Amino acid sequence: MVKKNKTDLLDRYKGNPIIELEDMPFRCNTVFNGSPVKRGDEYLLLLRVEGLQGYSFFALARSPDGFNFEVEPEPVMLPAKEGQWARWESHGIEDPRITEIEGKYYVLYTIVGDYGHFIALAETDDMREFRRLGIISGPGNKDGVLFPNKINGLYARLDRPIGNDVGSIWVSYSPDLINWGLSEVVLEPRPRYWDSFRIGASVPPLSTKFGWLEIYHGVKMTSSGPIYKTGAVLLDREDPAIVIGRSLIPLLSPRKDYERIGDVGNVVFACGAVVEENGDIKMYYGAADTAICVSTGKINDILSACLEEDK
Ligand code: BMA
Repeated sequence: MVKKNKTDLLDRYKGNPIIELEDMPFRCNTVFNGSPVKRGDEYLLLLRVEGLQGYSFFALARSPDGFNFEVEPEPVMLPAKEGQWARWESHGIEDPRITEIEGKYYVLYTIVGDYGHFIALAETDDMREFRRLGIISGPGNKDGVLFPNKINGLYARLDRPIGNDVGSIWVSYSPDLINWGLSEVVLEPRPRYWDSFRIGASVPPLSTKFGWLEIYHGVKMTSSGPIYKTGAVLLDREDPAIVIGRSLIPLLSPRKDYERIGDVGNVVFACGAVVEENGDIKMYYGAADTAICVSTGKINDILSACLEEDK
């Protein structure tokens, strides 16, 4: 029997996972939560790798088509061992998210160190050499994504400070990418829904004709632990604290064995997407914190899901 399950809005690539442990050219524990850029005809994917010793760092994979990737033989960014960054990164660097602004690649990533989680910023021209620019959040903040354009003359980002034990998505602004403020709540967990426990930005905001499309992750807590799903929200172009519409249903939920079983089961967790000229999207995601997968869909279908009314 041909099985046709259109439960999820995005379609899984048949060759998933696209990068798993067996594809890694060096010894490591897991590879997940990759962030893509398309440069000319080439797709580059910055990967989060967890080493066997237990902390994370970044490696690079390349592909001619966005599906078949080759991982470079050496990691491209390791936690600093000495100097001013060392104590902040001693437990690893995690979840890179790349945004191109005026021809430069900026990476927001989570640093984990003596004082917990913070968001850090680095820039790179080639995804091989990274210049650390600063720690740009207070403690207990992660899931930082930069907007690709300034908004009202300021750089803008979404992030996820943990306040009062609740994880919501906030927006902040900066004149120089280093000093941030004017922070406001954008989106909170939604009681009763699949994103009732905690939410955070996932994909750097995508510019669409209706406003900013943010693909985020939402967590529901269950008696056997959290379930991480992916959803979407449409934000006002001039004031992203204004929500135009939020998808009632997830774009993707953990269903396949490779999403259900791994170091952290029941997780689909995106850190980036490529939008092609024809409006097709390739969303890259970590599956069960153990492998990298890709799913595809149409931007217009995601926008429709954001604008659908609750009946
Ligand atoms: C989040 C982040 C992700 C991870 C996810 C599921 O809080 O730490 O890196 O993929 O949890 O474990």
